[in-house]
Amino acid sequence: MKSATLNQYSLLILAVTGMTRAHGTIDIFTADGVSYAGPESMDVDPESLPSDSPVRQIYTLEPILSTASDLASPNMTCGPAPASSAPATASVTAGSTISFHYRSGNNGVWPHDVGPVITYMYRCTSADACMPSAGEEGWFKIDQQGMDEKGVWAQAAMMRNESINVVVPSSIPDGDYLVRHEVVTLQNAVNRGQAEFYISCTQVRVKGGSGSLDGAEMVAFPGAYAEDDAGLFVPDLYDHDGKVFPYAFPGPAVLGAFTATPAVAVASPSSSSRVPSTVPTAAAATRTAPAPLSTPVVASCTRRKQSTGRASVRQQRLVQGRFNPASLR
Ligand SMILES: *[C@@H]1O[C@H](CO)[C@@H](O)[C@H](O)[C@H]1NC(C)=O
Ligand SMILES: *[C@@H]1O[C@H](CO)[C@@H](O)[C@H](O)[C@H]1NC(C)=O
Ligand SMILES: [Cu+2]
Repeated sequence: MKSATLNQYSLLILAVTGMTRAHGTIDIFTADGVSYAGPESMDVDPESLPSDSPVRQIYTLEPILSTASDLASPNMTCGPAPASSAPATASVTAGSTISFHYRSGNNGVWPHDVGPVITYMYRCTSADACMPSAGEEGWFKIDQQGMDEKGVWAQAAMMRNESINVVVPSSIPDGDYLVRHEVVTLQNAVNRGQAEFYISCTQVRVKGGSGSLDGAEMVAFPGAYAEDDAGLFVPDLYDHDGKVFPYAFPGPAVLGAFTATPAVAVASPSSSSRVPSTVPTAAAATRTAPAPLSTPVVASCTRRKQSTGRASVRQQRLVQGRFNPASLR
């Protein structure tokens, strides 16, 4: 894996990454006062593996789409071709706040400001040996952040370089979990199959919890979402003049939603049989604001050309044959 061979592959990776760098992934995960660096994705830097990171490396920054086939892919579990384990497991006190900070692939700020941010957990025997199988209904939702009362999406805060803060329920039992953080960008979701998912899993060990998961609405990834979910196919997305509108989050209800922090209740606009979701105000969750932004980097990275897309898939297969994320550990 050294010298000439590595260089060839590095060049190939560089060629592939040109178009992916405008997306992004977690660069800082914070829990119990400790900040952990997240790994770069394999296609940005396969060598970047912080030894103390609880965040599992994903293969590419390219989004998973809300097409029927992508939604059925195992990539929906923990992101695109993720590593099967991370080097560390973060300690988290139940009831405390964890936070997720994102960067783009070129070390700029998160480039999208339309869409919700959703967090799930999955209980494991051992977080670093845990990979839920497709179809296994063990994921429960702990948080969803949509629009604030002005119609500003949670992702707008990410684009202001702020972190997304999530309270870990105090009602869950102690033990190991995966935290599945999911950023859903909707800028193209007026078209069916064009919502974009940025997903990754972080290993945590919860202490100080009380209670049980009885009564939690458990779902499977892949499996929980469908192409026509009202929160993923939103034909009227741009018909609201930038004002707040009833948005139906995809997936199940939030664990303990009825005792959670104040939320703006809205009716689901869809005919879906799902329980109508509530829209927690983005402001309800306190956000930590790192350094203010001088010039926001607003990269458009939404429209993928078919031709380059196909070429890159071929190249990625090649690269992946060489650097299989799972075999790195
Ligand atoms: C999962 O993601 C990887 C990396 O982007 C991709 O090569 C693979 O085709 C995806 N799998 C499916 C079933 O879509
Ligand atoms: C965004 O926040 C990160 C983490 O605090 C910081 O390292 C980076 O310099 C910030 N970027 C900008 C453009 O402010
Ligand atoms: Cu993007």
